[in-house]
Amino acid sequence: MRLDYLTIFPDYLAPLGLSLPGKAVESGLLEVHVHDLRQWTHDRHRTVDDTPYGGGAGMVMKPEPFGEAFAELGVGAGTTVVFTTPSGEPFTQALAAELSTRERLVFACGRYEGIDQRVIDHARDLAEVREVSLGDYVLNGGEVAALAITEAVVRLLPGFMGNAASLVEESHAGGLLEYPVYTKPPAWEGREVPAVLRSGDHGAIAAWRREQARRRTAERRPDLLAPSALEDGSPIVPAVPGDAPELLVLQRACWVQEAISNPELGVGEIPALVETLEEMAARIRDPEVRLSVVRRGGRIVGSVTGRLDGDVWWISRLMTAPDVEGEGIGRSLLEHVEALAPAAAASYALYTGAGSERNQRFYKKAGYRMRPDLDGPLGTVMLTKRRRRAPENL
Ligand code: JD8
Repeated sequence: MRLDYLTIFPDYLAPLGLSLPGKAVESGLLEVHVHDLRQWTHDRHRTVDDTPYGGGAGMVMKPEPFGEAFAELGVGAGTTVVFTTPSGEPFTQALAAELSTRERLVFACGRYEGIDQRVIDHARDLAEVREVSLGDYVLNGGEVAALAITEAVVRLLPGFMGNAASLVEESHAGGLLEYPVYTKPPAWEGREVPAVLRSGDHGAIAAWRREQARRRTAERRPDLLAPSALEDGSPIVPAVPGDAPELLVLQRACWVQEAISNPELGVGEIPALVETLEEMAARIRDPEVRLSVVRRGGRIVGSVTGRLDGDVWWISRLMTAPDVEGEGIGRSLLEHVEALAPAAAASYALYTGAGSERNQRFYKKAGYRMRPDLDGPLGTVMLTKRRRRAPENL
């Protein structure tokens, strides 16, 4: 694999010469070239940035140096240009695995307020382009992300990791977090290494590790356990504020049936029918709320919301587009949101229209029981379900 880096801070990428990539270069598996973007400037000040059209703070990186760099480096078919940017697709182990299959990666590392958009559009005409974000936090430039992506990709190159087996076992590879690890001494600071690990019983050790990984994932990353797709592979993903308009339209369409099934309720008495766009967007942005959507054929066909209150995981706004009902989307979304419940949740609760018999049958089929002893909002009935816990000890 060949790796090229375009940056105005080439020294920032010096770590590429160390550890992983360093060894890969020595073994001929990898070719690494770091380029100072200023070599493709032609003015006395070697200018790479200018003021933003439309005004605003900061500076924007000029397109010409990138254009000349792409031309000189022969960016074209067979190359993947990676722009590291906070507005990119999230970097994941799956994306690392995908990028590790490429022959050549060219990292375009931005600074200032970012790179002129025409550079990305131009690169798309030349080669495959991936805009990738390292995570939902703001860095000052793209170099750190390029380094992290490089490490995650290079270590997946065939023949690189001495012990390929460990690649299979590790975090995120199997969708679970790591199990706890221990080494000598058997006792330290009054703490013992778990006896099962010193038992020599490999079956019991494997089972203990699986359970530890599952428990740790449930506690720290329940989202990794949640079914993340419909049976047809349509991804179930967290909603983003930009989804609010389309989601509001879907919600209003879905709750028309609720109004029909509950004629005693006026439209104004059905919260889902009077929620405003701003209120919807606020719910999507609310860190306490887990609002997921599922897309099929480029449109949102379903959604569900979960929120913790004490030890109750409140499930609400479960919806499936009227034209795709009966295909199991609702069941998949319910399983998804249940799995998103944090460890503190001991039970699930929800309410639906008192006249919504079909919904009530659906929830009862999913293990919920009617709770006439609990009062819900006007014109609704409450249903709850205790949360099944995996056995504590094996
Ligand atoms: C590239 C310029 C700084 C970003 C104004 C601060 C990735 N996960 C990530 N967080 N931040 C970046 C990143 C930040 C960058 C550049 C990547 C180029 N900046 C800008 C926009 C707001 N400044 C990143 N990958």
